[in-house]
Amino acid sequence: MKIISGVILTLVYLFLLACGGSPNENKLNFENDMEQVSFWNDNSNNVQTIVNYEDAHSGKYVCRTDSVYRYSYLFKSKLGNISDVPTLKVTAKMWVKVKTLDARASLVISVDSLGTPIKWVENPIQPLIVNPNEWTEIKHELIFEEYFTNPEFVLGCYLWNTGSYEVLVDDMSIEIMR
Ligand SMILES: [Ca+2]
Repeated sequence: MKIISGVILTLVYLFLLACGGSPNENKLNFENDMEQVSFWNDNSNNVQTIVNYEDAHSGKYVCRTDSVYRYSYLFKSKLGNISDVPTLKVTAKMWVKVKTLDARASLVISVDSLGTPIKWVENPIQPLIVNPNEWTEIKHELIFEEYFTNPEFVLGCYLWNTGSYEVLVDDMSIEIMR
């Protein structure tokens, strides 16, 4: 009987997989390893921040921010273009590397309406970096309240360099729970 139950459970699981009914169906993932962005955004002002770097966290390319180019490559989209289902939570992750502990930057998640912030949260990288010249993962999340789930509102995620020193960024990912 146990064997039959096991076989049935396996068949149900395989059926669910075939239907795409995995437990993660309410989760969307957007990733950027900085390897191919220049092919996608030739006209972006941010293309010049994508640089070839020998010790990249992935591949050969990273995004370089400093006191001139303060913003990393950014994720930006109207909420309505991401999904018809209201967003519940956004989790942003990225790997950063600095040459000095005096570097200052924040991982930012924002929700804007016509360019004006409705909600804005940041996680400063400085307390998290133990060793300069090593890659450190930075995370932050934003729980969505009902008043900023308007499909016309724009979700943004990026690194904001607030200091005078170089901060490298690689392997950004945005996870959206619906
Ligand atoms: Ca990379």
